Amino acid sequence: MTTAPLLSSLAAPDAADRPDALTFAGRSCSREELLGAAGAVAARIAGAASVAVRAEAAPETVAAVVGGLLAGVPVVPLPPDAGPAEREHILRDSGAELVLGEDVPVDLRERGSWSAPEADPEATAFVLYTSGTTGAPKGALIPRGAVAACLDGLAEAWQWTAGDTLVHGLPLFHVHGLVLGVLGALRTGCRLVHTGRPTPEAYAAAGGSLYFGVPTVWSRVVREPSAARALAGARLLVSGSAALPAPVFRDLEALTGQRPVERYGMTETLITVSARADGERRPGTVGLPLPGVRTRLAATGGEDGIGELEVSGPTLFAGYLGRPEATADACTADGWFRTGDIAAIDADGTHRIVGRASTDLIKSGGYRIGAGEVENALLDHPAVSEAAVVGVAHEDLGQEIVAYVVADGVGEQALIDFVAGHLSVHKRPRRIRFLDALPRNAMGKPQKKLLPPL
Ligand code: MLC
Ligand code: AMP
Repeated sequence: MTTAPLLSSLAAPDAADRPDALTFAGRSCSREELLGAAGAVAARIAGAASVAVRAEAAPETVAAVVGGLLAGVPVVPLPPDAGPAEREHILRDSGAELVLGEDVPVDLRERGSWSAPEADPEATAFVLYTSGTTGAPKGALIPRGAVAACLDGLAEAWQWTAGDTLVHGLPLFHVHGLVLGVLGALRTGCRLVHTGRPTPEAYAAAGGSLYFGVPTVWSRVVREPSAARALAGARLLVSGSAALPAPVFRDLEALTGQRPVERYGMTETLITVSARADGERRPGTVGLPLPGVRTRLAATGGEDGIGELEVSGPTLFAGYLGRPEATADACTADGWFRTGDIAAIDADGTHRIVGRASTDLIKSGGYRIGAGEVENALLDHPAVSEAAVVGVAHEDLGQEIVAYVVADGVGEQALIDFVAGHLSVHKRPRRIRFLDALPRNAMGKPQKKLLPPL
């Protein structure tokens, strides 16, 4: 498969256009307006080493991102609700010189033009901050060619064309909402309707052909049967970012008459495995590798046919910014990426994700959250002396963040609000349990397995 440069279809002069090519919570713009604003941004930031973008769900965010891509300047999306600790870490670690939308204006009424040749496929499109098990989030360097290869693979797998209307309400600072949900629409030339918050009612009212959601969104949709039934006319309902529970899969089929398409990916690899529009879709499975992607199970010496999933191919990241050791740890000697996910591959090649190697990476509402990052935030509170954070199975969120703390003179809600304000809202513990001491082993290391039940 040959991959055209990332911006080729977006900047094509004959790309179909309409006044509502992109709509965000009721505010629309055309591709021409978007490119005009993006061109003006590109002219202002040309030559910068990298730029941050406050990633509100708004057309200005798309113009800022496209401006960075036009100018060949790596874009660092900032969660709009990032508290001071998270924001400072991302800005300092990435070295982003400017924040678009704050230091640099982004105005959809501007008509800048930009005609410099497109950057190489190896050049960094995005630095996406993502949590590990310990410490602060790391910046994953995402090459332009990886984004293009991923989107072309998905377009083929999902028969995704300019005739589609894509609907979702996901955040624009991660792979799902930004790479697939915005650049996918721009590259295929399809209309995009961003609903603001991804509520069942908003999805039902949007009249799309292609819908993206995390499992929490789909489980909320099936709990509103009339909203779910309104999606019966859609072409494809796609779920990803976490495992879709089998009952939600079945309820979606019963209410909409169609089986959802599940796909699997990671910040570091983009989307690597997916069910096909014209293929089989079974609950608990995520389909086949995308074009050019290879997968294998690491030899574990354990159970038959189950092991850590390793992937290679054109969609992989180029490493963690400034962290060669972490990059080396994440890869095998022969250059495959270790996903940390435990998978099984059926005889027909269908993949099933059955768990994660580390319990310190939590998936809540489709967000990846490192236990260590939340523990460090709690320890930044003067009243907290010890903290252990775990993910507990939760019907709506998949997992909910629960913190066990040793603290003096602070209440549950105050600590929850502290983390929400210090990091970002989705990283807050939903529940806190106060203990006199954390269970520890003889070496003094906290033993999460020995934490008391809630
Ligand atoms: C609540 N709020 C608070 C608060 N508690 N604000 C401040 N302090 C507190 N203590 C507010 C929030 O600001 C928000 O306001 C509102 O309450 C609800 O926020 P929430 O609790 O976070 O919403 P919730 O219902 O839990 O969200 C569910 C969800 C969300 C599904 C909408 O989790 C979500 O958007 N998930 C998507 C994650 C995602 O895109 N992951 C992709 C990663 S990429 P307001 O004003 O906003 O309503 C990836 C690769 C791949 O994984 O494979 O795709
Ligand atoms: P992130 O880096 O936020 O993109 O999160 C990546 C992680 O999300 C993966 O390592 C998986 O654990 C999980 N994930 C993504 N898609 C799926 C899926 N369809 N089924 C199960 N887990 C998934």
